[in-house]
Amino acid sequence: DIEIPESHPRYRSLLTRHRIEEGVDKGITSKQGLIAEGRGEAFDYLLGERTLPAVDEAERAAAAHLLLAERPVLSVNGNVAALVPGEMVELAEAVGADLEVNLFNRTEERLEAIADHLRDHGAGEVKGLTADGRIPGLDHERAKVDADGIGDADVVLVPLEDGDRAEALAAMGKTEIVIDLNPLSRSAQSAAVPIVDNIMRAIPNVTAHAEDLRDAPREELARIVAEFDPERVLADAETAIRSGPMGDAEADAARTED
Ligand code: PTJ
Repeated sequence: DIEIPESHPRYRSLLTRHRIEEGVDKGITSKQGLIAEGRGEAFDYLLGERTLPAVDEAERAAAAHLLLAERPVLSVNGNVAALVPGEMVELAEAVGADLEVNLFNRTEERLEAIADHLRDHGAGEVKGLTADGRIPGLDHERAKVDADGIGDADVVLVPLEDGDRAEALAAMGKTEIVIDLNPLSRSAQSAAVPIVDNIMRAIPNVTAHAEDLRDAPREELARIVAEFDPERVLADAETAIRSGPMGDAEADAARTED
């Protein structure tokens, strides 16, 4: 195990890399997961490794959707399992959702390893191993889901999902909450709630909002959902990325000082 001093300026990013590496060593994360992490890090660097105000609103809207849902499901892949296993279990408990392992590069070994890993972090039942349901419009392996899990869900949280599957799930009429640091990805663009944030920050914040909204009347949850604007999240994230890691205010100040 490695020790990263918390004072290191890139502490969080190094911790994230370390978790992904460990995920690969444990047979949880795919090698492609390493590449996906690198891509995500580049976007996170440009965003200033922070949760934008519009994204915080998306995280609150996600919590409201999950609390209103009849059959919410949280999808878990190899990167999610390596980075936030305990946090996914806590969110599932906070909103009464099922956890389902759902892989892009599906192997029985990795499905089992991820389900075990989630149970080690306190999960009860983990779905995804029955695979008796299909998402229409996708090839056989990519289409597999549990009929009583994602197959039957009304609201699904799909972190780091590939574009084809995100679009196919949306086409099934499901309310889709996507977590993806790339605001230009098809996943983010097809989501009812695009969360352009690092999953390490996003999941605990959705849980905090869910806890805050736990006793809110359904009308208030419905109002949060109705007032939420996905286009604004995507636009704000793209603007922030274009202005670079210092953020708008700091970037403006730096330019003035030149
Ligand atoms: O475990 P599997 O087989 O299901 O595979 C999972 C990966 C992630 C490898 C697979 O779904 C894949 O290849 O995904 P992509 O197409 O690389 O897309 C991943 C997206 O997630 C990219 O847009 C990244 O920017 C983004 N991303 C990567 N790391 C993070 C992230 N978004 C939020 N938080 C991160 N830590």
